Amino acid sequence: MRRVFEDEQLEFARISREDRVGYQVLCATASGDIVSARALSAGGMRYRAQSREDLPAVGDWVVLRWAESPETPGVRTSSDAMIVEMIPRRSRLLRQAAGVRTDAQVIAANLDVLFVVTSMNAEFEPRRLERYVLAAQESGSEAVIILNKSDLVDDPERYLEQARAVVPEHVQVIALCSLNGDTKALSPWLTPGSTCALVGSSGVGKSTLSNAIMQSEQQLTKEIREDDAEGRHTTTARHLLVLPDDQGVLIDTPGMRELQLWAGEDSGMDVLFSDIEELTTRCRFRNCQHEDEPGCAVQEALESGELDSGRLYSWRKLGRELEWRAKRQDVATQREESRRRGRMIKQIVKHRKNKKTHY
Ligand SMILES: Nc1nc2c(ncn2[C@@H]2O[C@H](COP(=O)(O)OP(=O)(O)O)[C@@H](O)[C@H]2O)c(=O)[nH]1
Ligand SMILES: [Mg+2]
Ligand SMILES: [Zn+2]
Repeated sequence: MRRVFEDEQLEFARISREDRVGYQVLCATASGDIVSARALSAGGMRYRAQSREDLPAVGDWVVLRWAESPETPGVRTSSDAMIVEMIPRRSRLLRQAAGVRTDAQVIAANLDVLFVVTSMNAEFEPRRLERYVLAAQESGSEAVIILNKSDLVDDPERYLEQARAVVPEHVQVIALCSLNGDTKALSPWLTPGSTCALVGSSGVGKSTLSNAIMQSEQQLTKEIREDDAEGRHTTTARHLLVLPDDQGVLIDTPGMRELQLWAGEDSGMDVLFSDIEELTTRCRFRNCQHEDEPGCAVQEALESGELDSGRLYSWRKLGRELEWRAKRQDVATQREESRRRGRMIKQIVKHRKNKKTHY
């Protein structure tokens, strides 16, 4: 991170945490140290935002303006800095925000790698991985599947096989035990300048893994202090950690019960289900529903055992979910537009009325 602005009050920073009141940001001092500060988004930025997606989120690069003390111009005050600009994102992981409103929530911005963590115990459910692979594909980041708690099973290979069967071939699947701190398998992704994020259900070991990666004396004590403040082993908010030894940064997230997909332009279905999508091109009828039409290549593959029925079920279910979501998003966008138009018309009417009273 480097200061590139002539105006001393402006500075680049990266969002490391978001809370109800504002943001925690990281910025570089003149000597190259990374320091943490509080920041608020400027009113103008919030006004221009058409949805939550347009506001800064963890992982975003932003431009800060520091307040100056009136008595000593040129000296920063200790009060909050203002976020005046957001640098366009190179990628972002979205989900449908919790609650009834149709709104995208940015889980992580400027992401290179999405570590999808699951554990090798009774809760292991490979089909759950599919939605994360879709989300990663849509976000523009690389998905890596981590099967944690390998110490709990005798045959990790059996789990690896099951996971590999549901994800596309280019997606790597790794088994590890974060309790014993051996995270060497992740080093290909933890490279200088990289941004990785940990996602997955609560309790699979994401925070244990992030602590293991952070293992350096100085950082470890900091982590323990944070743990004490917030309760051990519970991640309450997404936060970005600067990794030691130039391994880039890591975003830890609280557990999600289920990832609610957001329908983006590139859904990722063609990548995750390339085999089925390829089969559909061979059906006799162009508008084949793949139910019981003659010459359906999908049904034939199912009968011959080439295609797994669970996989076909997932393809249908996720496809329908994305279609439904896209429709909801369209409706929400239209509503927002008509609301804006309504506000504009009201303003014009008010303006005209004012004029009448003046003349
Ligand atoms: N046996 C075993 N337990 C683990 C491992 N990794 C994490 N745990 C335990 O799983 C529980 C949940 O871990 P935590 O990191 O808080 O999960 P998170 O909710 O995904 O952040 C804790 O009790 C950890 O000690 C592992 O590799 N093996
Ligand atoms: Mg956690
Ligand atoms: Zn068909």
